[in-house]
Amino acid sequence: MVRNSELESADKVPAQVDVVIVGAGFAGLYAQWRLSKLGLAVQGFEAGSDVGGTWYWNRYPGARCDVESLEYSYSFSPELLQEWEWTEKYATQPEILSYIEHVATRFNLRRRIRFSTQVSSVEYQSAESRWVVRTDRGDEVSARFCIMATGCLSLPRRPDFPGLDSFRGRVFHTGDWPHEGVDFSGRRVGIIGTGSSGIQAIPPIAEQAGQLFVFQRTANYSVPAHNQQLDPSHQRWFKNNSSDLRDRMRRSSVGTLTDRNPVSALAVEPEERERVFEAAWLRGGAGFTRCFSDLLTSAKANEFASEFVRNKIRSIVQDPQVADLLCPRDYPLGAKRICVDTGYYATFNRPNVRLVDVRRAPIIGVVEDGLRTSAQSFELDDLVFATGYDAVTGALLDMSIRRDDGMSLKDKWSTGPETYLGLMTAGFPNLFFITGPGSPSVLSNMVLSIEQHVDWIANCVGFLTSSGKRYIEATQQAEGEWTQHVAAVADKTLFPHAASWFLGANVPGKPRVFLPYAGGVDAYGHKCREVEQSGYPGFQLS
Ligand code: NA7
Repeated sequence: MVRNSELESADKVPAQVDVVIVGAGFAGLYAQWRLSKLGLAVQGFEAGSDVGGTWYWNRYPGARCDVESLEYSYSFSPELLQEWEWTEKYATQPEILSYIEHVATRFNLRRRIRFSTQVSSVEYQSAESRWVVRTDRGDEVSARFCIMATGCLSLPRRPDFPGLDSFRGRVFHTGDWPHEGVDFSGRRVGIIGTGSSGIQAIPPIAEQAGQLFVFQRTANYSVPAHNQQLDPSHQRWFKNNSSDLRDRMRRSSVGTLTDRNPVSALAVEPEERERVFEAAWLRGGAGFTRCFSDLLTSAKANEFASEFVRNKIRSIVQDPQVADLLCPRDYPLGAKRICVDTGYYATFNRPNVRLVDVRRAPIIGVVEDGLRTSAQSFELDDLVFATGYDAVTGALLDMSIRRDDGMSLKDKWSTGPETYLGLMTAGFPNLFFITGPGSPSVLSNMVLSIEQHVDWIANCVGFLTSSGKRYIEATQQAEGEWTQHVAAVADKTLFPHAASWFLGANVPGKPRVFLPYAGGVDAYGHKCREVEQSGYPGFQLS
């Protein structure tokens, strides 16, 4: 089959363009649309063979978004909104990918994207104030502006277990899943990792596999999705009122319609607290962390919510020892990203599923026919890594981004990323990050935050172009103050109390810095608008 990308994509890369956009997921595609509308020459690069980004790579069984479909979609085109029909409350990966493919086709966005092409270096030539972008296929293009739409969860991480190469079975990573799918029927499967990906993949794999071993190092809090077919009248209501609803989302804390209940969990009687938790559990979804105002700021309030979920786990899982092992205890609920599942805890009642505690007895290596912990050997046919990502900064630092005087982004961020508003970093003019570190990004509805960032960047580029300015660059002072503000806001929450990927704690040697901005989509959007409307204070324009 000839894919759309082969029919339409850019085969020849021009020597010079106005803008290079790296990535063709939600962010890269909207940036293509928005920047092209300004009449600028745009060139895109994408490592995958077609559009989709995260949703192109994450094809593991059970992969779904944990933000409701109607909210996790573009708002830039009223026609697109009206014509696309979501089928479920939480869309599956195939449905989200179809949506993104539809957007690419409908707005003819593939023609300026070179697919199956990895950007290897991005170098600033100070004399010309231009970026030279090089790829693994030998392309070289010079651009005035460079937009990094490289995603927050796009560089998969696989622990380097000794002996992995000797394993004779099949090895998979949830973040780089085979396009043709995987048949686990009757096989002995081991899955490492119980974050969102593991928790989504475990139930469907358990249904197929002969035997499934779940290697858990840290138990996670998970809330049921209660996924269902979308009621057509609800979808119609959303479409008819989308303008008001989008405004409400933009004025919320995380960019969704389920905003934070303003009432403290400590201000109500125990019965009322349980009633609210129960209602949030029955409603399902990540909004559970917002069912009281202070679940992510007060350890005491949080402990009530944590214990509520632990009690749910005990009520679902029949074997008390297994239930106990599945109960998270060493960090507050929501301090690692809360998971949203379909039948996760009940899966441990199946006779073919075994939970293995690799906190107590760690994995020490892989052998020809399986995996060894310090306590036992497990014979396996397949090994699935659901071990996460080098998040937020991983994909950016995986490329060589540098200036011609030798300064690299990697060196600059060696003790942690520094940005102004998560959009730009001092010393790297005309280089923009979409949902970069220091912006709400992974703490928010990504599609909404992506649109907000792309709009800001497009307005900025439009302003520079029309006012004859050559470049924009964050000042050291604004960047220093913003970086301190991002840390100070995080320190007022419980987020730093978990060794999470939000903090870079999952990657050995990565600086422990809280990566996203926890101040909320509303306050953040207000700040960005203010900067734009008052002539870009905190940025130097030349
Ligand atoms: P996560 O949330 O980073 O989860 C990774 C899991 O893998 C987590 O349970 C880790 O345990 C486990 N892990 C990682 N390395 C090891 C080793 N060496 N041994 C045992 N277990 C290990 O990644 P996901 O892909 O699930 O989710 C990422 C985001 O994607 C998610 O939050 C959504 O936003 C979508 P640990 O907790 O480190 O003890």
